[in-house]
Amino acid sequence: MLTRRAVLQGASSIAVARTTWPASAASASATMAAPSEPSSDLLVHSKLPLNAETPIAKLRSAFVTPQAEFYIRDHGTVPTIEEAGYRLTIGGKVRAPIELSLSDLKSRFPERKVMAVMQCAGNRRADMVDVGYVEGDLWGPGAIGNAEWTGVSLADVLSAAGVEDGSGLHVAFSAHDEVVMKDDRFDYGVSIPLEKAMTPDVLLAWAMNGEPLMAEHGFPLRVVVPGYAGTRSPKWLASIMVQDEEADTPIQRKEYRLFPPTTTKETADKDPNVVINDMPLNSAICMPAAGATLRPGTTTIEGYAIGTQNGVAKVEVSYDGGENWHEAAIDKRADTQWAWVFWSVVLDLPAGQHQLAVRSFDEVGGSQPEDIARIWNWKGYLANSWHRVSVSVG
Ligand SMILES: Nc1nc2c(c(=O)[nH]1)N[C@H]1C(S)=C(S)[C@@H](COP(=O)(O)O)O[C@H]1N2
Ligand SMILES: [Mo]
Repeated sequence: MLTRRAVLQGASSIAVARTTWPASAASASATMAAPSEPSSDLLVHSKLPLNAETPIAKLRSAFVTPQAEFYIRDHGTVPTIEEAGYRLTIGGKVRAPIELSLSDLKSRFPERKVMAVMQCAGNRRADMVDVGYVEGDLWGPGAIGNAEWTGVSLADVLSAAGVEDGSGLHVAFSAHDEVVMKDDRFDYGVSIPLEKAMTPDVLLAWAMNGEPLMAEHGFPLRVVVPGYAGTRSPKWLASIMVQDEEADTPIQRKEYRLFPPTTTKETADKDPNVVINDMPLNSAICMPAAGATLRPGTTTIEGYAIGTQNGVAKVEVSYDGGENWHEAAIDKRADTQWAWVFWSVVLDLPAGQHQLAVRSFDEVGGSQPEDIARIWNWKGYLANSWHRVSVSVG
């Protein structure tokens, strides 16, 4: 049986048995590609809410991640929504509030397809436990996927509603799932700056890789905000409000905020923090797996890298913990900076223990931090230091 250790990519932890999917789900997906069921290969961190990541070897096997293999991050239960009765409302600081069915959306606005990564702000959080306690599920590098999203530009819909110009405004999204946190119950809700919302690649999407969204990924309609943390892309979208302030929900105001390394759970209520929107430059080794024993000779090391608006210019791999670096080949990239790149390098590894590491560079010379301790934060967000994997050869 797979253990959580497999997910943790070498982070020190006790091996805990993986929770398996119910037998029905497992057998239904055994034949593959039934888009209505998540794959039984997903590594489940929690069943309710459902949090499950893609095994990284699998992640690296398809440039466009199949929907059934795509990681799932929920905060409550998955709502069941009938497409026929579905209505989206748009209001707040707009001249003409509107209500739209799914067929209104499809017929009144031009369709747009965007390839983009969806990535949880907690992707690679497990690497941070080596520095200190972090709150939340210990995601390995599989809380990410790359998909081709189909929908309409949010900007077109906001324009049709007569959005008022104004910098400093926010676009708040409310969703149909209820989140239960301690004694609090509330609808999932977040917001993004209006400036970002008016960029054409921000979508209201009904399809992923040409298939209708699965229930788990937001059927019938979700937001896709390329480049931003996954939390800003609500699934099961209910309403959109243009307003002066960020969304007034705990998800927006308390979660997904970046604290300095000096903040602890006890001081978090009064410490300064910033909202997490843009995701940083990052990369991960998908193969070989942490702890693998390899035969002497040449080994192919491969993985993904994801850039900011400054792209991914170069990826380097080390097998001596970061002393010497070897440039990797970019095997595949898309014509958009929102998608990831796939890289690989063939190295001749001598017998012994080695620490593999990867780092990427963007087009303006930016790179990833070397040391995870420098970026550690108690919520375990934005873990983008060099990804390190120990292997032995011989
Ligand atoms: N309504 C709703 N939208 C949501 C969430 C949620 O719990 N409820 N989780 C968010 C988070 S934190 C992430 S990382 C992405 C994950 O999307 P996926 O499950 O389709 O991969 O959805 C986001 N949208
Ligand atoms: Mo997330």
